[in-house]
Amino acid sequence: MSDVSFATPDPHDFLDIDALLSEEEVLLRDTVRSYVENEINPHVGDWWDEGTIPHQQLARDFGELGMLGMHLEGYGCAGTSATAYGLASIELEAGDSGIRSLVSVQGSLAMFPIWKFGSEEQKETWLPRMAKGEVIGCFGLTEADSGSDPASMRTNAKRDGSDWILNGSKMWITNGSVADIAVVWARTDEGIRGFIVPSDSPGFEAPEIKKKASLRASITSELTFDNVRLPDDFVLPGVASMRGPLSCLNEARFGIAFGAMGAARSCYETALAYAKERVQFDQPIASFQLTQRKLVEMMVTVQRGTILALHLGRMRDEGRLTPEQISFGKFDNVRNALDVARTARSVLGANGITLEYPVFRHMSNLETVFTYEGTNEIHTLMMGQSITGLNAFS
Ligand code: TGC
Ligand code: FAD
Repeated sequence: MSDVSFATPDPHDFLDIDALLSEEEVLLRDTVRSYVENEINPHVGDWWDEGTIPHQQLARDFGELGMLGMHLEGYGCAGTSATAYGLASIELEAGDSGIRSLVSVQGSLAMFPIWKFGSEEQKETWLPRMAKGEVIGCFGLTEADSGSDPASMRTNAKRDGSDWILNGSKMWITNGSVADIAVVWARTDEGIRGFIVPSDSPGFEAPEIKKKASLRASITSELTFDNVRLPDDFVLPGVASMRGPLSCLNEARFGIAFGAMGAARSCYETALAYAKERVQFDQPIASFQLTQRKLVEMMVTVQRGTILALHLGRMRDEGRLTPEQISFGKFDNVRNALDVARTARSVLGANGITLEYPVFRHMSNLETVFTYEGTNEIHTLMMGQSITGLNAFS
């Protein structure tokens, strides 16, 4: 057995997790990190304050960086590993959860269903332009009365000759008002089916939901469908059950298991730097035992959650990751990221409540991340079912 090393661990990578990444993964991670540091971080506090983002510019930039649908093969997509997608999600969410949302909704929720369940013609028509960020997509599953239980949806489509007529509404849809197409899940006589709805379809509206106190650097909308007529080649032919939308959620939840640790890392690093600078009682507050405890708890949580995410990524790339294991990552990393953000907020004192620092913004965003893509309770029950064999939902 070798002796222990006496090298000082890096406070930003205490367990040397970087050593677990390939050169290619480090390069991709650093590229995204530098984009976020230069193009997102200087502005995102203002975007959040104003409740907007330059979605078109960002989508084009992310397209150029090869990040839209990056883990999908073909049709102009980068075809990276799942782990690489996860590492990119960490960096994006270190900027803001809303920025990660823009990318994950586009790739995992709008492009993925077309890639997985679409016809060859649908894939050729939409995916290359979506990968470039020329076409923005959104994902309509949730309704005002069907959140955790999307199978109770009322939005429906009926055949009319060779067309479909879509009626109903969706709620809380990321990118809804700025999307060029919406992938909408609706009840039909044949089961739950996915429709590609172009935003200029007569009868389709997407009003923005205002006055949000969380995820403000992200557009959230209602979608309404009043007798929207769609030709048959706008329905995804490959699925007619809840397996369609739930498969998409696997993709996005996987990215969130990583991404949440980006937000947490940003909070920890902000608190560490602040505590070393801020002097009270003639000493930096980082010298106080209670503050050191907070910093260490945050550091340990971020490292542990990052290793968990990486483990899930490796399992995914080996083709053996299950939805319940994705629930483990989403459940544990998001709740812990929220704890880190709250702790960091306390280290910053009054400054912690301003938008001059990213901490409160992350903390507030993480309340949404805790709820969307399956609430903490839903993931608890999915894992509960897995370990007991008993279904708590019905
Ligand atoms: P259940 O009756 O168990 O199954 C129905 C069909 O689906 C299949 N299935 C899955 N397929 C793929 N992946 C999974 N994880 C799957 N889970 C189930 C199943 O095999 C069956 O297939 P088939 O072909 O035999 O019909 O499903 P259920 O309706 O009882 O589901 C229960 C539950 C709780 C798991 C589900 O309702 C659920 O996940 N609820 C949470 C809803 C949710 O997460 N919504 C997220 C909306 S999107 C969003 O929040 C985007 S945020 C965007 C951003 O990042 O900005
Ligand atoms: P509800 O389902 O009403 O849940 C309320 C509470 O009850 C929660 O605590 C929940 O855990 C609990 N609960 C529910 N059922 C059970 C149970 N069986 N046992 C124990 N507790 C239970 N959806 C999309 O389709 N596309 C999007 O792009 C999208 N983007 C979003 C963006 C934002 C900013 C937000 C806030 C939401 C977004 N959503 C989107 C919706 C999101 O997925 C839902 O909010 C989420 O699934 C929860 O549904 P709900 O809000 O209706 O809560």
